[in-house]
Amino acid sequence: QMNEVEVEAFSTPSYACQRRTTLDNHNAVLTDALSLLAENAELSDEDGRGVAFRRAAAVLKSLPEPVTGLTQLRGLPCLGGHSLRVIKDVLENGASSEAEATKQSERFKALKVLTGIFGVGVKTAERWIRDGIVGLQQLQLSERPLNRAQRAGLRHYEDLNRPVTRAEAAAVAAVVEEAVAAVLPGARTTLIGGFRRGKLTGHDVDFLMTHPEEGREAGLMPKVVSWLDSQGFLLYQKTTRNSYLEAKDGPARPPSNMDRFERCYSIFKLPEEARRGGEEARRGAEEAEPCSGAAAASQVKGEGPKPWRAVRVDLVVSPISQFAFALLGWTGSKLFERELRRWAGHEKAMSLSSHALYDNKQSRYLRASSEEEIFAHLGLEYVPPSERNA
Ligand code: DGT
Ligand code: MG
Repeated sequence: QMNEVEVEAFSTPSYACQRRTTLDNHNAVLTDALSLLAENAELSDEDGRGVAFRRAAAVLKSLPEPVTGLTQLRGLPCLGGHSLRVIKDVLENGASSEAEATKQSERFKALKVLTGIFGVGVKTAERWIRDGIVGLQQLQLSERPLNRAQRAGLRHYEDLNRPVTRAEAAAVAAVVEEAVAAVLPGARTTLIGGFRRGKLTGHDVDFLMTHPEEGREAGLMPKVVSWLDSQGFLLYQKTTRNSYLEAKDGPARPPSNMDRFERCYSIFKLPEEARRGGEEARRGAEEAEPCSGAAAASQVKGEGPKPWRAVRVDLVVSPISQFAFALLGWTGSKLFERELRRWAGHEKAMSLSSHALYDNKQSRYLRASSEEEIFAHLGLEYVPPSERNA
């Protein structure tokens, strides 16, 4: 058949960290369906299926053109039977019946609403659903005991479920930089997470702080937090030691300076003036952004627009010796990070974490002071943040 000869099959390496994935997704309809099914699997305690759908979506995100026929996908990695059925359905019918049915299902809708509350995980949401609580009003009426995080999450539900813009991220950055400069001159603040990858919006704003002299970063987090609090910028904060995945990852965790590596989950109260400031700061380099519907959305009982919005902000402190690992580990995307660790373990017999890289064959840690060096240790071509959007 002529068509099959003309349309060339795509090809791509199998680990997302071997690929360049920009935000320019030519297969959004397909990847939206697969991502929704991934999310549903994750909300149903089926992480294995979730990862399979995420990997399939990531392969399609990296393709240079829209997929028009299944034959083009022959030989592509990470496309299992289930993902291929979803893709076939979308190509033939314009939508995935499974994704559509999931979207409409009462269970999925309830899990989305409840886990959309900051501080509420899948386990808690499931318990509530079993007791017949499927929405915010029911939750409030039920008088369930909520912890401090959940109470803050419920109070600021609307703001926290409205995407954070780049202008707002810039405004938060200005505040965090002022705090850091006030409490530890010489310390550095770096924007990480999705905004570092060039995303236009995010669910939160993530920052990494360090000091060029090893050890000087000790005690930085509590000082920054109390400065922010004293200036009225914090609606909620909880500071913890970082323990994400490290336990599972084996030895990629130098115990000596672990106690200096801290994380703060917070909710910022971002004043309207600061948000405008952030917009002006960005306008120097960029086109003006369309006005957000924020003012209209935040009417408080006839009192007019609320002069601030709540924004989720994550702060991380790393000693300079671990900075490159922390930077790489916190820039994301989540799938890109997962794939980096899988590559390190399966292909290189190394353990990678956001603290260190351990070579199991040489039984030693490999030092790095830049992300480029870590990619080189891993035998990977360097992928800049804007191309880690797997
Ligand atoms: P979003 O949803 O727009 O905020 O998108 P991201 O990519 O900023 O996602 P986010 O904020 O959940 O996390 C930022 C990156 O940091 C993510 O890609 C993976 C990483 N990450 C998230 N949580 C942890 C953690 O607890 N420990 C470590 N080491 N990394 C984390
Ligand atoms: Mg983020």
